[in-house]
Amino acid sequence: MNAFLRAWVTLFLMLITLLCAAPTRAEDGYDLWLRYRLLAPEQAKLYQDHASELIIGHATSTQSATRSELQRGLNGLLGRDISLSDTVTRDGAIIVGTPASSALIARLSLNTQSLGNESYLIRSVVVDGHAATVIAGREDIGALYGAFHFLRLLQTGRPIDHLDLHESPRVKLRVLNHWDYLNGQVERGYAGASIWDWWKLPDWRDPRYTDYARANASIGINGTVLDNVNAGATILTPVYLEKVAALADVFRPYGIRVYLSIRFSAPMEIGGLKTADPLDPQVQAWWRAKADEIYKRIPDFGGFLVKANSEGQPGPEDYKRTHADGANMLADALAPHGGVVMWRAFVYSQTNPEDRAKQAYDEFKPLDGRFHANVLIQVKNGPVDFQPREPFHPLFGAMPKTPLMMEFEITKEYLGFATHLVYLGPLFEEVLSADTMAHGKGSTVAKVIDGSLEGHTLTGMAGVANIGTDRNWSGSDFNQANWYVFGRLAWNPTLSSRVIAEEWVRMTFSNNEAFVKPVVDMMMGSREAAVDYMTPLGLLHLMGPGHHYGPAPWDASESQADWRPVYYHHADRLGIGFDRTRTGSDAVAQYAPALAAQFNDIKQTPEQYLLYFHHVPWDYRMRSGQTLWSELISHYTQGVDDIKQMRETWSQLEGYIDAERYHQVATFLAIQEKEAQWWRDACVAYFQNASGLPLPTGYAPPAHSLNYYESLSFPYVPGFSSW
Ligand code: BDP
Repeated sequence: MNAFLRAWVTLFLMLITLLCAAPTRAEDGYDLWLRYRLLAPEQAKLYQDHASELIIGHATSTQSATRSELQRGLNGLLGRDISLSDTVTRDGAIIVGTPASSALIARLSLNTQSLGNESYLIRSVVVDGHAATVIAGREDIGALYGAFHFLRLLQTGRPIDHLDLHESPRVKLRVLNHWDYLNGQVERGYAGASIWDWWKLPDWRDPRYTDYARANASIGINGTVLDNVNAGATILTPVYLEKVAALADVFRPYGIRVYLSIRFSAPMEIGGLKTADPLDPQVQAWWRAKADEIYKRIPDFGGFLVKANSEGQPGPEDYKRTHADGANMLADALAPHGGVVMWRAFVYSQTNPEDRAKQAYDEFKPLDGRFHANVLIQVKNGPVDFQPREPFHPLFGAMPKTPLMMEFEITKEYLGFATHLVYLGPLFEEVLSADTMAHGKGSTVAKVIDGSLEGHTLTGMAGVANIGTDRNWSGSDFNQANWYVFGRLAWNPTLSSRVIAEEWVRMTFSNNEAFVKPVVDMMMGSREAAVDYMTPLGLLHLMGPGHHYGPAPWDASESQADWRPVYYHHADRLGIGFDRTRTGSDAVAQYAPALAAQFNDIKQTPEQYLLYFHHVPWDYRMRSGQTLWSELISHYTQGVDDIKQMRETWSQLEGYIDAERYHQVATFLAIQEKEAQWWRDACVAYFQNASGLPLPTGYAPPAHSLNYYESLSFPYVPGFSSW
């Protein structure tokens, strides 16, 4: 071989190596699950007779967005340029649109009239003798959702030869709640600062806003509340409304409406009024005028989210009015424009000595039927507060005349912040599939939320966002899965969290089965592992005061009793747990009679909720035959072992994905193991001190003394320090 030829061969080999290495080239997580990287050859083969040409309009901004997403997706996945066409000229065409936007679709008479606004169908058809795939909606947004679904099929390696899909969202309002302050901080945010660059808005529309909208639309999210529920009044001033309008413009093509958290006392703070009493005509007029002003700028504005009379926020009770008075007053201002009020049920008071878990129900249940038609009550999944595990909120099923929205926390305030790998799908699914028994067996929370149980058409699900300026958006690659699963379950609350995890893994990392299976298994077990090393057997609220980082079961420093861990576990020499039975706080009575009886009886209570409902002696015999004390220690230890196992699993997967993401996950898992051990050891040390019992044989003692764990302090914890 002469030198010239050798050089060419070397160059060729280098090129091949580079090409082969392409799937694992550096990635920073920015693309989320919309990576559209070249499919492996065996997958691409599935689609060789497809995607020959794309027939799609671009008359509206949503159509343009759909078109560019499909081009970007198909070109990336298949590695070829898909040509645009007006007619079907060969097999494999993709036809996208609505009967109004596409003469071809109108001609196919697909019965799109029976579809809802956001619904779509994807069907394999024959047009003018050619095999084609049609993605059709009644409205543009349906076609966009359909396009994302179609891309997902390719991204996850599914066959597309004989498609006949029909999808409609089961929930109407699928909304992210950003707990973002106007100064850029994010309350309980672990992914950097707020992505809203308020200072540069409205002029500078960061391209990131468009990517945010794409990501949300890809999973069907159709609303976003831009500011924190602990709201200031400034967001309602003209300067800020102009900024809000700019964001609304960016999101509109993607079917996303903006909403605002409002401060109930805004008429006083920025309106110069002496009161914010919802029954005061001047206050009512102020809100009406404010709503008119907002809709002038943002004709499709979604409405208001309100946290009132809770944790120091102002509200109607300041004027001896009810939550219904407050919500209805705002609802009336929004109603002429089609807006809604999402009024939070997360209400408990500093002065009420009642069990905190009971207070929201006590407050809201009597108001059922008193809210105007455009009010939804937004209820956290559990009665206390987004803990690693709680039973479902007893309000679900208890207010049949009122639309109840679900509120999940996607950001992992209580589940290890950014670094712990905790997939929240199983948590969400556990709550949604819980049977409230409110209207007989099968009255699941999902059916309350989607309106089917009690006949509501106004329905909603909210998720407290985990999004920030971090390059990977969510603070870690695996946290992206929690954003993803929220959207998918908001679209259809009966989907399986495992199926969703698998979709996500395939799109985010790899379709290689040797990777997918162990990673999905790891994700599915991760929430239970966290429950075990943090709050097993129905314990909750054991985290550090204020910042909520790390274990502090001993803590009694908070000003308010029900902010203190000791309030929740009641551990002493005799036993542990919160007695919510009939002879205790009687929180059980807030559930449907059959469930109340079950939770009231220690023998029938599922052990995962044992210490939530019962105060139990340490020597109580668990179903396993072990004492409660031994079982508690075994759960704590199991949690740590599970994380060790997750690390082991991950260590086998190097090389399947790019080195950057691989190494960050590996390092975060190491942090998680360290912190799981810390949680376990600190809790074991504390509960051992409380019980006075020796550790069961075979279990390692905590690495340090209880004093040591109690002495730790954590300045500058993210998501908390400076408000
Ligand atoms: C708690 C959070 C706090 C929120 C509150 C809420 O610690 O930061 O303001 O929920 O949901 O869990 O209003």
